[in-house]
Amino acid sequence: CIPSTQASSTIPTTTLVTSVTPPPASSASSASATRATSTSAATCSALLGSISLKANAKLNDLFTMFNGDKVTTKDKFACRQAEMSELIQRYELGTLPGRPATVTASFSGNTLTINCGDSGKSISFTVTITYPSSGSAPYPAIIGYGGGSLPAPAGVAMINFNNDNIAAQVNTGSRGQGKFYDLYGKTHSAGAMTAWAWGVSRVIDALELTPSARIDTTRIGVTGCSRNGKGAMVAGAFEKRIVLTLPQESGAGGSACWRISDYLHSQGANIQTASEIIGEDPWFATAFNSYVNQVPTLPFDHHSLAALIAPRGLFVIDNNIDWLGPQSCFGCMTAARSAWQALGVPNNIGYSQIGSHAHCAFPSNQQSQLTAFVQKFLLNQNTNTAIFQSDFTFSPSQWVDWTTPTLS
Ligand code: MCU
Repeated sequence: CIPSTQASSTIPTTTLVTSVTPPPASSASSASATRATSTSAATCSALLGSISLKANAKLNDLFTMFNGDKVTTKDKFACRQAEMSELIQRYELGTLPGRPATVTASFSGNTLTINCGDSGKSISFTVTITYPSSGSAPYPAIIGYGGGSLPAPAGVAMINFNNDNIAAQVNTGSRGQGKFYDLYGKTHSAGAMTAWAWGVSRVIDALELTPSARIDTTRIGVTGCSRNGKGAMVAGAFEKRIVLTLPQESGAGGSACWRISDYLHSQGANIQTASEIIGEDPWFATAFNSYVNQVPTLPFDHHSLAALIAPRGLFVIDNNIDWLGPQSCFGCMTAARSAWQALGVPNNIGYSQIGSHAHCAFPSNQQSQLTAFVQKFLLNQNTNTAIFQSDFTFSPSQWVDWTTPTLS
């Protein structure tokens, strides 16, 4: 359901998101030393106040703070991640609230009920859990927006998260609808993707509170396809308890970079851009509207969003449909990979772009790659995740004017 022309554009519906807790760089390092670099909690200087933006046609430097300070250590990179998260929330995705005053949960018949309360208001929502026929409890789990579009891996529980219930995504008129807004108010700045990420965090809170659900909360993944793939990437970026992020065919607003997509559009590609996407659904904050026609002034791009996930696991699953901007996605994730390289774990990010199949129909020739990531990050096995492939090329000299340090 991807439009073949820019004009019509409705694709089925689905959903996801985090929080700006200051930077314990990685909480994902629970399992084996091969999969995550542990970064001790860093003390960062105060977050940004009022700033002025200046245009930059290149992808923003992941290793220079907004004030010009160079990032040379893992601790400082954690501060840079916190800063990038703040910038992304401010100019694109809206503010992510933390844990509400009360979170309680109950579990019955494979349904987990999550109750949240704050400032005199309360909401309740449910997720359903499908347990694997192999493995042993407590199980690792993948939270799937709208159930996700990946085959359930052996030994892994699947958690069906109805993201649309948290924040609707029917059209731009859906803004402010959904449980998140019932709790925080219809005019809250969070776009739908931020609201979804908040919901994912509450699902994990609830699982932590509910041992009878038999889920190991140190081994949680997240996935979604298309619009829900965008959401899955945002959830992985914001929620550090997620150890494996699996965005599928996320395109614009997900694995694509706004700058590269605008360039390809200027070259005649039928590709979704920032200025087009805000007319579809309330996935972003309204603040983003002011920047979609001046993308170079954004102090980040989606390589920065992806870099919030480092050093945790990220496997980006893409197709080659023009509208999704496959060349932009490959270039953007290649630039993002610098974060994992700098942290000494280059294979904790994987990228696989394989086409010739329907949108969101996971092809069998990506299965072994997905399995390698699932086994490494959710089943604590030593697998080879050196996967980075596309039929497209990326020209670093066109997009990157910074170097990747080795962080100490
Ligand atoms: C790839 O995600 C979206 C895309 O951004 C939209 O332009 C289109 O309408 O729907 C896609 C989708 O969610 O497909 C299921």
